[in-house]
Amino acid sequence: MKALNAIVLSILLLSFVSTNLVSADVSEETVITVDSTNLRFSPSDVTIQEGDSVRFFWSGELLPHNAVAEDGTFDSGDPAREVDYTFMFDLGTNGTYEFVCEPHESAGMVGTITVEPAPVLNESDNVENESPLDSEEIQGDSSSIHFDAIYLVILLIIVYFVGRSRGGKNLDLSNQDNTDQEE
Ligand SMILES: [Cu+2]
Repeated sequence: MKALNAIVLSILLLSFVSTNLVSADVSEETVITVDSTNLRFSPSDVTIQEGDSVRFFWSGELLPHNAVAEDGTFDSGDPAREVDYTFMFDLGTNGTYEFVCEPHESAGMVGTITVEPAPVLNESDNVENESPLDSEEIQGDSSSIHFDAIYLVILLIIVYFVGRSRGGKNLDLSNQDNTDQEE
């Protein structure tokens, strides 16, 4: 039984460690576009973390737009009907960034990006060296689903073993060989 507990514990530990590593390394991309009124950013208010990027992306718009931070941190360039501009908020950029569409600021086409400090685990000095990973990690949703599935499997395994050891005591391994190995 001790061996079984050790196995379960180590599976749990491994899964926590790997999940923490993944969530710390994921560089997420938030897309801001223009809504159907053509005079609003969508979404106009976003909250991200240091290391994440914001992508201003629209095409085929009736009116030309741009996105310019009021403090000059980023600038998508001249207003255009097609824009695909990505800005990454590096370590140390936490804060609040107001931005406007210059031609339509007076019409209320403004937004706010809130950048929260990076999580403690994040060794983001390496962020730029991790571009091979980033391409996978941009599909953040599918990978988190993947990890939820792993948790589910681990949970099922634990439930199976606990139920089995309580119910049947059929675990041949647990009573025989393991005493030798537990030093
Ligand atoms: Cu605009």
